Amino acid sequence: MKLYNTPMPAPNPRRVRIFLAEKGVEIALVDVALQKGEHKAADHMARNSLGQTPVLELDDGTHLSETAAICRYLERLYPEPAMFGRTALEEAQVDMWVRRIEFQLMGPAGNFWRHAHPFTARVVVPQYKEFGEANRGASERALMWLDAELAGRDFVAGEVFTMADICALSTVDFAGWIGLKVPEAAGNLRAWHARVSARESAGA
Ligand SMILES: N[C@@H](CCC(=O)N[C@@H](CS)C(=O)NCC(=O)O)C(=O)O
Repeated sequence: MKLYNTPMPAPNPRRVRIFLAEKGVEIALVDVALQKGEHKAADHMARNSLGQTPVLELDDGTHLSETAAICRYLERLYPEPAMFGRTALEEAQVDMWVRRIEFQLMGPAGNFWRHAHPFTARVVVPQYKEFGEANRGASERALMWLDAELAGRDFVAGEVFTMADICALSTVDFAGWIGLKVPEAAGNLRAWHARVSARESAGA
């Protein structure tokens, strides 16, 4: 098995790396350089027709894309420690939070990145700057919403660290890197961020 990966600050491959680090599993990483356009080259497009990373390649040559799906697959291979919950309710709660993080947090960050950030101006043509900038407010509202949700619990989906925290950590870090910082007033979110960033896996 190998993972077609892109290093920091790319948020999606980092999720798989953190996930593997939490499991204590090492797999071969093959870097795909987005800034060189390697993700849109024919060999990578054959692995993922959307030309994105991460992609997990199985030993029989099967390719899996979509971070949540890759991690679901890895969870079945390496069940401990559980990252997607243990009971039916916990599993549903983790799925609920993964989707909420992807849509509510990653949505505005992705729109801002594609339409307002100078790094993507060369590849996103045309950029709708006004629309992109409008996502600053949406991002801040989403971060404050998550802050309120985190009052009274240590982790995004409950009392244990899960895939939902991995998604939220990579998203909050990526958003900060592109200029969408966690508001000063978001005390619960800041405390959660310090808590999850202190885990060894956060460096993956
Ligand atoms: N929904 C996909 C998103 C993957 C994605 O957007 N990956 C980024 C790197 S973090 C990428 O390849 N971007 C280049 C592109 O979309 O063309 C997932 O969950 O894996």
